[in-house]
Amino acid sequence: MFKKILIANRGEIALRILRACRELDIASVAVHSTADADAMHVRLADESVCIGPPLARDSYLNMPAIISAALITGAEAIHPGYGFLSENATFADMVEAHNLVFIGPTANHIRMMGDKITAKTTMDELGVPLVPGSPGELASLEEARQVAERILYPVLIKAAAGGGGRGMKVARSADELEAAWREARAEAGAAFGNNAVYMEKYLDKPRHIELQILADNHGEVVHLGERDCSLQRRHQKVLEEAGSPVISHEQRAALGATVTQALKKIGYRNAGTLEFLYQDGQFAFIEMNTRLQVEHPVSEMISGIDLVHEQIRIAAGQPLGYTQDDVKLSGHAIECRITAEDPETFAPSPGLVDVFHQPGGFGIRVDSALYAGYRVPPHYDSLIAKLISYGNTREEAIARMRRALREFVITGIKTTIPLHQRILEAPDFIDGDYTIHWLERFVAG
Ligand code: MV4
Repeated sequence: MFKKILIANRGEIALRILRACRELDIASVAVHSTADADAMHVRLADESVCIGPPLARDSYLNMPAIISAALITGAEAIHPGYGFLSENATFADMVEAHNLVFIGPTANHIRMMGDKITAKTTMDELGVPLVPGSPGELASLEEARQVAERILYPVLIKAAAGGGGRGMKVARSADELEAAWREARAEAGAAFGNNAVYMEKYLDKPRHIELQILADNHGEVVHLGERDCSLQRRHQKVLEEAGSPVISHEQRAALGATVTQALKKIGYRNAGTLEFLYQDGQFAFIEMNTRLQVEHPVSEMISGIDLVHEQIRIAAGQPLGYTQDDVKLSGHAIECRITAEDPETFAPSPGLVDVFHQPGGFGIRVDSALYAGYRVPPHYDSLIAKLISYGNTREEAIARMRRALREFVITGIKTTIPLHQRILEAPDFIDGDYTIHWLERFVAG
Protein backbone atom coordinates (compact mmCIF):
# COMPACT_ATOMS: atom_id res chain seq x y z
CA MET A 1 0.00 0.00 0.00
CA PHE A 2 1.07 3.60 -0.59
CA LYS A 3 2.60 5.54 2.31
CA LYS A 4 1.77 8.98 0.93
CA ILE A 5 -0.75 10.31 -1.62
CA LEU A 6 -1.02 13.75 -3.20
CA ILE A 7 -4.58 15.03 -3.67
CA ALA A 8 -4.77 17.15 -6.84
CA ASN A 9 -8.06 18.85 -6.05
CA ARG A 10 -9.85 21.18 -3.61
CA GLY A 11 -13.12 21.54 -1.72
CA GLU A 12 -15.31 18.69 -0.53
CA ILE A 13 -13.72 16.06 -2.80
CA ALA A 14 -10.21 16.84 -1.51
CA LEU A 15 -11.59 16.23 2.00
CA ARG A 16 -13.35 13.07 0.90
CA ILE A 17 -10.04 11.65 -0.42
CA LEU A 18 -8.11 12.88 2.61
CA ARG A 19 -10.54 11.02 4.90
CA ALA A 20 -10.04 7.80 2.92
CA CYS A 21 -6.24 8.23 3.23
CA ARG A 22 -6.50 8.63 7.02
CA GLU A 23 -8.62 5.50 7.31
CA LEU A 24 -6.09 3.55 5.23
CA ASP A 25 -3.18 4.97 7.28
CA ILE A 26 -1.76 6.85 4.29
CA ALA A 27 -0.21 10.32 4.70
CA SER A 28 -1.80 13.06 2.58
CA VAL A 29 -0.39 16.02 0.67
CA ALA A 30 -2.78 18.84 -0.23
CA VAL A 31 -2.07 21.24 -3.08
CA HIS A 32 -3.73 24.64 -3.21
CA SER A 33 -3.91 27.95 -5.03
CA THR A 34 -3.13 31.22 -3.23
CA ALA A 35 -6.92 31.77 -2.98
CA ASP A 36 -7.25 28.50 -0.99
CA ALA A 37 -4.51 29.02 1.63
CA ASP A 38 -7.07 28.76 4.46
CA ALA A 39 -9.23 26.06 2.87
CA MET A 40 -10.27 23.07 4.96
CA HIS A 41 -8.43 20.54 2.77
CA VAL A 42 -5.18 22.42 3.42
CA ARG A 43 -5.83 22.60 7.18
CA LEU A 44 -6.59 18.88 7.50
CA ALA A 45 -3.87 17.43 5.25
CA ASP A 46 -0.57 16.24 6.71
CA GLU A 47 1.37 18.54 4.35
CA SER A 48 0.46 21.15 1.78
CA VAL A 49 2.09 22.82 -1.19
CA CYS A 50 1.00 26.08 -2.86
CA ILE A 51 0.95 25.45 -6.62
CA GLY A 52 -0.01 28.81 -8.06
CA PRO A 53 -2.36 31.80 -8.31
CA PRO A 54 -6.19 31.62 -8.05
CA LEU A 55 -7.04 30.89 -11.69
CA ALA A 56 -7.42 27.11 -12.06
CA ARG A 57 -5.33 27.01 -15.22
CA ASP A 58 -2.38 28.36 -13.21
CA SER A 59 -2.86 26.09 -10.17
CA TYR A 60 -5.21 23.07 -10.11
CA LEU A 61 -4.60 22.53 -13.84
CA ASN A 62 -0.87 23.26 -13.63
CA MET A 63 0.56 19.80 -14.38
CA PRO A 64 4.30 20.51 -13.83
CA ALA A 65 3.57 22.26 -10.50
CA ILE A 66 1.49 19.31 -9.28
CA ILE A 67 4.04 16.69 -10.36
CA SER A 68 6.82 18.74 -8.71
CA ALA A 69 4.78 18.92 -5.48
CA ALA A 70 4.46 15.12 -5.50
CA LEU A 71 8.17 14.60 -6.12
CA ILE A 72 9.27 17.13 -3.49
CA THR A 73 7.02 15.66 -0.78
CA GLY A 74 7.77 12.04 -1.65
CA ALA A 75 4.17 11.15 -2.53
CA GLU A 76 3.89 7.86 -4.45
CA ALA A 77 0.48 8.35 -6.03
CA ILE A 78 -1.84 11.18 -7.14
CA HIS A 79 -5.63 11.17 -6.73
CA PRO A 80 -7.15 13.69 -9.18
CA GLY A 81 -10.71 13.76 -7.72
CA TYR A 82 -13.29 14.94 -10.27
CA GLY A 83 -13.08 17.84 -12.75
CA PHE A 84 -9.66 19.55 -13.17
CA LEU A 85 -7.13 16.91 -14.38
CA SER A 86 -9.22 13.82 -13.60
CA GLU A 87 -9.92 12.93 -17.25
CA ASN A 88 -6.75 14.32 -18.77
CA ALA A 89 -4.84 11.47 -20.46
CA THR A 90 -1.74 13.64 -20.91
CA PHE A 91 -1.63 14.19 -17.14
CA ALA A 92 -2.09 10.46 -16.43
CA ASP A 93 0.82 9.75 -18.81
CA MET A 94 2.95 12.44 -17.15
CA VAL A 95 2.26 11.01 -13.68
CA GLU A 96 3.36 7.53 -14.79
CA ALA A 97 6.43 8.96 -16.59
CA HIS A 98 7.60 10.28 -13.20
CA ASN A 99 7.20 6.84 -11.62
CA LEU A 100 4.12 7.97 -9.71
CA VAL A 101 0.78 6.15 -9.75
CA PHE A 102 -2.30 7.85 -11.22
CA ILE A 103 -5.28 6.77 -9.08
CA GLY A 104 -7.68 6.09 -11.93
CA PRO A 105 -7.85 4.23 -15.24
CA THR A 106 -4.96 3.93 -17.71
CA ALA A 107 -4.23 6.96 -19.92
CA ASN A 108 -5.34 4.88 -22.92
CA HIS A 109 -8.75 4.13 -21.40
CA ILE A 110 -9.18 7.83 -20.55
CA ARG A 111 -8.32 8.68 -24.17
CA MET A 112 -10.63 5.99 -25.58
CA MET A 113 -13.66 7.20 -23.60
CA GLY A 114 -12.80 10.89 -24.09
CA ASP A 115 -13.57 10.38 -27.77
CA LYS A 116 -17.34 9.76 -27.70
CA ILE A 117 -17.29 8.07 -31.11
CA THR A 118 -14.59 5.56 -30.09
CA ALA A 119 -16.43 4.99 -26.79
CA LYS A 120 -19.70 4.22 -28.60
CA THR A 121 -18.10 2.02 -31.26
CA THR A 122 -16.26 0.06 -28.56
CA MET A 123 -19.41 -0.45 -26.47
CA ASP A 124 -21.46 -1.36 -29.55
CA GLU A 125 -18.99 -4.12 -30.47
CA LEU A 126 -19.24 -5.42 -26.89
CA GLY A 127 -23.03 -5.70 -27.04
CA VAL A 128 -23.94 -2.62 -24.98
CA PRO A 129 -27.18 -1.05 -26.35
CA LEU A 130 -26.87 2.36 -28.10
CA VAL A 131 -29.23 5.02 -29.49
CA PRO A 132 -29.73 4.50 -33.26
CA GLY A 133 -27.32 6.79 -35.12
CA SER A 134 -24.37 7.21 -37.47
CA PRO A 135 -21.88 4.32 -37.40
CA GLY A 136 -19.07 6.78 -36.57
CA GLU A 137 -18.00 10.30 -37.49
CA LEU A 138 -20.18 12.05 -40.08
CA ALA A 139 -17.93 12.64 -43.11
CA SER A 140 -20.22 15.15 -44.85
CA LEU A 141 -23.57 16.94 -44.80
CA GLU A 142 -24.64 14.43 -47.43
CA GLU A 143 -23.93 11.52 -45.08
CA ALA A 144 -25.80 13.38 -42.32
CA ARG A 145 -28.87 13.53 -44.61
CA GLN A 146 -28.67 9.83 -45.38
CA VAL A 147 -28.38 8.81 -41.72
CA ALA A 148 -31.24 11.14 -40.70
CA GLU A 149 -33.48 9.62 -43.38
CA ARG A 150 -32.71 6.14 -42.08
CA ILE A 151 -33.19 6.84 -38.33
CA LEU A 152 -35.93 9.48 -38.87
CA TYR A 153 -36.19 13.01 -37.45
CA PRO A 154 -35.74 14.50 -34.89
CA VAL A 155 -31.98 13.87 -34.79
CA LEU A 156 -29.10 15.25 -32.71
CA ILE A 157 -25.65 16.18 -33.96
CA LYS A 158 -23.06 15.78 -31.24
CA ALA A 159 -19.35 16.65 -30.93
CA ALA A 160 -16.97 13.66 -30.76
CA ALA A 161 -14.90 15.52 -28.15
CA GLY A 162 -18.03 16.84 -26.41
CA GLY A 163 -19.83 16.28 -23.16
CA GLY A 164 -21.88 18.56 -20.98
CA GLY A 165 -24.10 19.44 -23.93
CA ARG A 166 -21.59 21.65 -25.76
CA GLY A 167 -21.51 21.27 -29.55
CA MET A 168 -24.90 19.50 -29.49
CA LYS A 169 -27.64 20.57 -31.96
CA VAL A 170 -31.12 19.20 -32.68
CA ALA A 171 -32.60 19.01 -36.20
CA ARG A 172 -36.35 18.39 -36.04
CA SER A 173 -36.77 18.10 -39.81
CA ALA A 174 -34.70 17.97 -43.03
CA ASP A 175 -34.76 21.77 -43.44
CA GLU A 176 -33.06 22.21 -40.02
CA LEU A 177 -30.25 19.75 -40.77
CA GLU A 178 -27.77 21.99 -42.56
CA ALA A 179 -27.85 24.66 -39.81
CA ALA A 180 -27.51 22.01 -37.07
CA TRP A 181 -24.55 20.43 -38.92
CA ARG A 182 -22.76 23.78 -39.38
CA GLU A 183 -23.43 25.02 -35.83
CA ALA A 184 -22.43 21.76 -34.15
CA ARG A 185 -19.15 21.62 -36.11
CA ALA A 186 -18.33 25.29 -35.47
CA GLU A 187 -19.09 24.99 -31.74
CA ALA A 188 -17.12 21.74 -31.43
CA GLY A 189 -14.12 23.23 -33.24
CA ALA A 190 -14.14 26.35 -31.07
CA ALA A 191 -14.71 24.54 -27.75
CA PHE A 192 -12.57 21.42 -28.21
CA GLY A 193 -10.27 22.11 -31.19
CA ASN A 194 -11.88 19.10 -32.90
CA ASN A 195 -14.85 19.52 -35.23
CA ALA A 196 -15.65 15.80 -35.64
CA VAL A 197 -19.39 15.17 -35.10
CA TYR A 198 -21.74 12.17 -35.08
CA MET A 199 -25.51 11.72 -35.20
CA GLU A 200 -28.07 10.11 -32.91
CA LYS A 201 -31.81 9.82 -32.94
CA TYR A 202 -33.09 12.53 -30.56
CA LEU A 203 -34.89 11.02 -27.57
CA ASP A 204 -37.48 13.55 -26.39
CA LYS A 205 -38.24 12.43 -22.81
CA PRO A 206 -35.44 10.26 -21.45
CA ARG A 207 -34.12 9.80 -17.95
CA HIS A 208 -30.38 10.04 -17.33
CA ILE A 209 -29.34 6.81 -15.67
CA GLU A 210 -25.72 5.88 -14.98
CA LEU A 211 -24.10 2.68 -13.77
CA GLN A 212 -21.22 2.76 -11.26
CA ILE A 213 -18.51 0.18 -11.82
CA LEU A 214 -15.27 -0.85 -10.09
CA ALA A 215 -12.55 -2.90 -11.79
CA ASP A 216 -9.32 -4.23 -10.31
CA ASN A 217 -6.02 -4.95 -12.11
CA HIS A 218 -6.70 -8.70 -11.97
CA GLY A 219 -9.74 -8.94 -14.23
CA GLU A 220 -12.54 -8.56 -11.69
CA VAL A 221 -15.30 -6.05 -12.52
CA VAL A 222 -18.38 -5.33 -10.40
CA HIS A 223 -21.19 -2.78 -10.63
CA LEU A 224 -22.82 -0.96 -7.69
CA GLY A 225 -26.15 -0.38 -9.39
CA GLU A 226 -27.46 2.75 -11.05
CA ARG A 227 -27.95 6.39 -10.14
CA ASP A 228 -30.80 8.44 -11.54
CA CYS A 229 -29.37 11.86 -12.42
CA SER A 230 -32.28 13.22 -14.44
CA LEU A 231 -32.73 16.29 -12.21
CA GLN A 232 -30.40 18.72 -13.97
CA ARG A 233 -30.43 22.39 -14.89
CA ARG A 234 -28.31 23.56 -17.83
CA HIS A 235 -26.37 20.28 -17.74
CA GLN A 236 -25.57 20.73 -14.04
CA LYS A 237 -26.87 17.92 -11.86
CA VAL A 238 -28.91 19.17 -8.90
CA LEU A 239 -30.23 16.05 -7.13
CA GLU A 240 -29.34 12.38 -7.68
CA GLU A 241 -30.72 9.15 -6.29
CA ALA A 242 -29.70 5.49 -6.05
CA GLY A 243 -31.41 3.39 -7.22
CA SER A 244 -33.60 4.88 -9.88
CA PRO A 245 -37.29 4.91 -8.93
CA VAL A 246 -38.12 3.35 -12.35
CA ILE A 247 -35.56 0.53 -12.68
CA SER A 248 -36.37 -3.03 -11.56
CA HIS A 249 -33.96 -5.56 -10.02
CA GLU A 250 -34.14 -7.56 -13.24
CA GLN A 251 -33.27 -4.56 -15.45
CA ARG A 252 -30.39 -3.64 -13.14
CA ALA A 253 -29.00 -7.17 -13.14
CA ALA A 254 -29.26 -7.49 -16.93
CA LEU A 255 -27.62 -4.13 -17.65
CA GLY A 256 -24.96 -4.78 -14.99
CA ALA A 257 -24.08 -8.15 -16.52
CA THR A 258 -23.71 -6.66 -20.02
CA VAL A 259 -21.57 -3.77 -18.81
CA THR A 260 -19.26 -5.73 -16.49
CA GLN A 261 -18.63 -8.28 -19.28
CA ALA A 262 -17.80 -5.45 -21.70
CA LEU A 263 -15.35 -3.80 -19.31
CA LYS A 264 -13.64 -7.12 -18.59
CA LYS A 265 -13.02 -7.51 -22.33
CA ILE A 266 -11.33 -4.11 -22.68
CA GLY A 267 -9.30 -4.53 -19.46
CA TYR A 268 -10.73 -1.41 -17.86
CA ARG A 269 -9.49 -0.68 -14.35
CA ASN A 270 -10.39 1.48 -11.32
CA ALA A 271 -13.72 3.34 -10.99
CA GLY A 272 -15.91 4.35 -13.91
CA THR A 273 -19.45 5.29 -14.83
CA LEU A 274 -21.44 4.46 -17.94
CA GLU A 275 -24.10 7.02 -18.83
CA PHE A 276 -27.35 5.89 -20.42
CA LEU A 277 -30.51 7.54 -21.62
CA TYR A 278 -33.54 5.49 -20.57
CA GLN A 279 -36.83 5.88 -22.42
CA ASP A 280 -39.73 3.50 -23.19
CA GLY A 281 -38.12 0.73 -21.12
CA GLN A 282 -34.85 0.77 -23.13
CA PHE A 283 -31.31 1.75 -22.12
CA ALA A 284 -29.06 3.50 -24.65
CA PHE A 285 -25.37 4.10 -23.85
CA ILE A 286 -24.18 7.66 -24.57
CA GLU A 287 -20.87 8.25 -22.74
CA MET A 288 -18.46 6.83 -20.19
CA ASN A 289 -16.86 8.88 -17.39
CA THR A 290 -13.44 7.60 -16.36
CA ARG A 291 -13.36 9.33 -12.96
CA LEU A 292 -14.90 9.34 -9.49
CA GLN A 293 -18.10 11.37 -9.81
CA VAL A 294 -19.58 14.07 -7.59
CA GLU A 295 -22.62 11.89 -6.86
CA HIS A 296 -20.63 8.75 -5.89
CA PRO A 297 -21.87 8.88 -2.24
CA VAL A 298 -25.38 7.65 -3.13
CA SER A 299 -23.84 4.46 -4.59
CA GLU A 300 -21.68 4.08 -1.48
CA MET A 301 -24.72 4.37 0.78
CA ILE A 302 -26.72 1.61 -0.96
CA SER A 303 -23.72 -0.74 -1.39
CA GLY A 304 -21.72 -0.14 1.80
CA ILE A 305 -18.61 0.06 -0.42
CA ASP A 306 -16.23 3.00 0.02
CA LEU A 307 -15.42 3.95 -3.58
CA VAL A 308 -12.36 6.03 -2.69
CA HIS A 309 -10.88 3.24 -0.53
CA GLU A 310 -11.42 0.90 -3.44
CA GLN A 311 -9.84 3.30 -5.95
CA ILE A 312 -6.72 3.54 -3.78
CA ARG A 313 -6.53 -0.21 -3.10
CA ILE A 314 -6.95 -0.98 -6.80
CA ALA A 315 -4.26 1.55 -7.81
CA ALA A 316 -1.92 -0.12 -5.30
CA GLY A 317 -2.50 -3.42 -7.13
CA GLN A 318 -4.78 -5.10 -4.58
CA PRO A 319 -7.55 -7.38 -5.87
CA LEU A 320 -11.16 -6.36 -5.14
CA GLY A 321 -11.52 -9.56 -3.09
CA TYR A 322 -15.24 -9.92 -3.85
CA THR A 323 -17.45 -10.66 -6.85
CA GLN A 324 -20.81 -9.36 -8.06
CA ASP A 325 -22.65 -11.90 -5.88
CA ASP A 326 -21.04 -10.35 -2.79
CA VAL A 327 -22.27 -6.85 -3.68
CA LYS A 328 -25.55 -6.41 -1.82
CA LEU A 329 -27.50 -3.30 -2.75
CA SER A 330 -30.12 -2.25 -0.23
CA GLY A 331 -32.16 0.77 0.71
CA HIS A 332 -32.30 4.11 -1.06
CA ALA A 333 -30.06 7.19 -1.07
CA ILE A 334 -30.57 10.77 -2.26
CA GLU A 335 -27.98 13.53 -2.73
CA CYS A 336 -28.82 17.25 -2.82
CA ARG A 337 -26.05 19.37 -4.31
CA ILE A 338 -26.01 22.62 -2.37
CA THR A 339 -24.34 25.45 -4.27
CA ALA A 340 -23.46 29.05 -3.40
CA GLU A 341 -26.06 30.46 -5.78
CA ASP A 342 -29.31 32.38 -5.60
CA PRO A 343 -32.00 29.63 -5.40
CA GLU A 344 -34.19 31.48 -7.92
CA THR A 345 -31.87 33.25 -10.38
CA PHE A 346 -28.85 30.93 -9.96
CA ALA A 347 -26.57 33.98 -9.81
CA PRO A 348 -23.28 33.00 -8.09
CA SER A 349 -23.09 34.00 -4.42
CA PRO A 350 -19.51 33.69 -3.19
CA GLY A 351 -18.44 35.43 0.04
CA LEU A 352 -18.02 35.09 3.78
CA VAL A 353 -19.88 32.26 5.54
CA ASP A 354 -21.22 33.57 8.82
CA VAL A 355 -23.09 30.65 10.45
CA PHE A 356 -22.48 27.05 9.37
CA HIS A 357 -24.57 24.47 11.19
CA GLN A 358 -24.82 21.10 9.48
CA PRO A 359 -27.49 18.46 10.06
CA GLY A 360 -26.75 14.99 11.41
CA GLY A 361 -28.67 12.09 12.88
CA PHE A 362 -29.62 8.67 11.56
CA GLY A 363 -29.28 8.30 7.79
CA ILE A 364 -27.66 11.69 7.11
CA ARG A 365 -24.21 12.39 5.63
CA VAL A 366 -22.71 15.79 4.78
CA ASP A 367 -19.71 16.04 2.45
CA SER A 368 -18.52 19.64 2.65
CA ALA A 369 -15.35 21.67 3.17
CA LEU A 370 -17.22 24.70 4.55
CA TYR A 371 -16.79 26.22 8.03
CA ALA A 372 -18.00 29.35 9.79
CA GLY A 373 -15.68 32.22 8.91
CA TYR A 374 -14.65 30.69 5.58
CA ARG A 375 -14.80 32.90 2.49
CA VAL A 376 -16.15 31.02 -0.56
CA PRO A 377 -13.81 32.18 -3.35
CA PRO A 378 -15.34 33.33 -6.66
CA HIS A 379 -12.84 31.42 -8.82
CA TYR A 380 -14.17 27.86 -8.68
CA ASP A 381 -17.23 25.62 -8.93
CA SER A 382 -20.12 26.81 -6.74
CA LEU A 383 -20.67 23.42 -5.00
CA ILE A 384 -20.35 23.97 -1.23
CA ALA A 385 -21.99 20.89 0.31
CA LYS A 386 -23.45 17.55 -0.65
CA LEU A 387 -26.28 16.51 1.65
CA ILE A 388 -26.90 12.77 1.41
CA SER A 389 -29.77 10.88 3.00
CA TYR A 390 -30.21 7.12 3.31
CA GLY A 391 -33.28 5.07 4.21
CA ASN A 392 -34.56 1.52 3.93
CA THR A 393 -37.07 2.85 1.41
CA ARG A 394 -37.24 5.87 -0.91
CA GLU A 395 -39.97 7.34 1.33
CA GLU A 396 -37.68 7.11 4.36
CA ALA A 397 -34.77 8.73 2.43
CA ILE A 398 -37.11 11.58 1.36
CA ALA A 399 -38.37 12.11 4.93
CA ARG A 400 -34.81 12.25 6.28
CA MET A 401 -33.71 14.63 3.52
CA ARG A 402 -36.60 17.01 4.26
CA ARG A 403 -35.77 16.95 7.96
CA ALA A 404 -32.05 17.54 7.28
CA LEU A 405 -32.70 20.43 4.87
CA ARG A 406 -34.67 22.18 7.64
CA GLU A 407 -31.79 21.72 10.10
CA PHE A 408 -29.09 23.01 7.72
CA VAL A 409 -28.10 26.63 8.46
CA ILE A 410 -25.71 28.49 6.18
CA THR A 411 -25.76 32.30 6.45
CA GLY A 412 -23.73 35.07 4.83
CA ILE A 413 -24.12 33.65 1.33
CA LYS A 414 -27.14 32.51 -0.69
CA THR A 415 -27.54 28.77 -1.18
CA THR A 416 -29.82 26.41 -3.09
CA ILE A 417 -31.23 24.82 0.10
CA PRO A 418 -34.67 26.45 -0.53
CA LEU A 419 -34.75 25.00 -4.08
CA HIS A 420 -34.10 21.50 -2.70
CA GLN A 421 -36.88 21.98 -0.16
CA ARG A 422 -39.28 22.82 -2.99
CA ILE A 423 -38.19 19.80 -5.06
CA LEU A 424 -38.63 17.46 -2.07
CA GLU A 425 -42.27 18.66 -1.75
CA ALA A 426 -43.13 18.41 -5.46
CA PRO A 427 -45.70 15.65 -6.20
CA ASP A 428 -43.89 14.59 -9.41
CA PHE A 429 -40.65 14.14 -7.48
CA ILE A 430 -42.40 12.22 -4.70
CA ASP A 431 -43.94 9.95 -7.39
CA GLY A 432 -40.54 9.53 -9.11
CA ASP A 433 -42.23 10.89 -12.23
CA TYR A 434 -39.59 13.04 -13.94
CA THR A 435 -37.39 13.19 -17.07
CA ILE A 436 -34.26 15.24 -17.89
CA HIS A 437 -36.54 18.20 -18.75
CA TRP A 438 -38.56 18.27 -15.51
CA LEU A 439 -36.30 20.55 -13.43
CA GLU A 440 -35.90 23.22 -16.14
CA ARG A 441 -39.69 23.62 -16.20
CA PHE A 442 -39.98 23.45 -12.42
CA VAL A 443 -37.51 26.33 -11.87
CA ALA A 444 -39.06 28.40 -14.69
CA GLY A 445 -42.64 27.99 -13.47
C1 MV4 B 1 -29.16 13.13 -25.87
C2 MV4 B 1 -30.46 13.61 -25.60
C3 MV4 B 1 -31.49 13.11 -26.35
N1 MV4 B 1 -31.26 12.20 -27.33
N2 MV4 B 1 -28.97 12.22 -26.84
C4 MV4 B 1 -26.82 16.16 -23.03
C5 MV4 B 1 -25.41 16.13 -22.55
C6 MV4 B 1 -24.81 14.88 -23.07
N3 MV4 B 1 -24.07 14.22 -22.05
C7 MV4 B 1 -25.92 14.06 -23.61
N4 MV4 B 1 -27.08 14.91 -23.62
C8 MV4 B 1 -28.23 14.51 -24.21
N5 MV4 B 1 -28.09 13.56 -25.19
C9 MV4 B 1 -30.01 11.77 -27.54
N6 MV4 B 1 -29.79 10.88 -28.51
C10 MV4 B 1 -30.61 14.57 -24.57
C11 MV4 B 1 -29.50 15.02 -23.89
C12 MV4 B 1 -29.75 15.96 -22.83
C13 MV4 B 1 -29.54 15.62 -21.48
C14 MV4 B 1 -29.03 14.38 -21.12
C15 MV4 B 1 -28.81 14.05 -19.80
C16 MV4 B 1 -29.17 14.95 -18.82
C17 MV4 B 1 -29.68 16.19 -19.13
C18 MV4 B 1 -29.89 16.54 -20.47
C19 MV4 B 1 -30.42 17.78 -20.79
C20 MV4 B 1 -30.60 18.11 -22.11
C21 MV4 B 1 -30.27 17.21 -23.12
